[in-house]
Amino acid sequence: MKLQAVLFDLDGVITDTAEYHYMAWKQMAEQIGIDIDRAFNEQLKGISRMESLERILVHGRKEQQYTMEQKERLAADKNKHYVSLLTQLAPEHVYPGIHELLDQLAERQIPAVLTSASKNAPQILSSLGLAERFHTIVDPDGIPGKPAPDIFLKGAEAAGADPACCIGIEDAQAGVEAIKAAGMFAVGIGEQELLCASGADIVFDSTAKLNLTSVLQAANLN
Ligand code: B16
Ligand code: MG
Repeated sequence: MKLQAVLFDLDGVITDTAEYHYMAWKQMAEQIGIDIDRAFNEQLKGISRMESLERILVHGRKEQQYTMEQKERLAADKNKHYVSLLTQLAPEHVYPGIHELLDQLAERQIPAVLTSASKNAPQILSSLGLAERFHTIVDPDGIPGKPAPDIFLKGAEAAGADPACCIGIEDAQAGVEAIKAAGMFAVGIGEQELLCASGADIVFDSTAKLNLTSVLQAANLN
C-alpha cells in the first residue's frame, strides 16, 4: 500500500513549546497557591489547555474550589502569558530532521497534516516559517482530545487519506494512543519504553534520527 499522508504533532515533534507552557502554567499555579515542577509538567504534554488546568488543580487539591467561569479565566490568563512567550519562537527553533522530512514528503507529493492539540498551532507554525509546508492544520476545538483518535481521523479525512495508509508522529503517550486508536502507524519521538507501552510501532530518541525509508519499511508502506 502507498503512503497517503503523514500527520505531525507539534509540541515535542516539530519544536519545543513545552518549556513555554511550563513557564506560563507555573506562574498561574503559583498565583493560586499550587507548586508545579518540571517532572509534573511531563504529564501535561499533548493534553488540552483545560485538561491541563484540571490536572494542576487536582495536583494542588483545589479541584472543587473553582467554578467553570473561574477556570476559563485562569486558562485564558495562562494562554495570554504563553502567547507572549511565543514571540521568542523563530525558524531556528524547528527540530533537526523536520525540514528534511517535509522535503521528502513534498517530493513524493504526500500531504503533511498538523494534528496538534494546540489552539495556537497556526501562530506557532508561522513563527517557525512552516505554515506553507502543511496541507491542513486540524482545528482541535470542539473535538475530543488525545488519546481519542478524532484529531488524527479528521486530519486523514482532510487529506483524503485512508487511515490505514497514514503515519502519525507523536512525542506524548496520549498522542501515540490516539494514533493507534485511529488505526495508523505510530512513530514515537522520545523514550522507547514509555512510547512502546502506549503502542508506538517505531521510536526514535530524537527527530534528528527520523528516517522516512526505515519508517516506510517498518510500516509496510511505499
Ligand atoms: P494550547 P501538541 C499540546 O501540543 C501541548 O503539548 C500541551 O502541553 C498543550 O496543553 C496543548 O498543546 C494545548 O495547547 O494551550 O496552545 O491550545 O503536543 O498536541 O502539539
Ligand atoms: Mg506533543
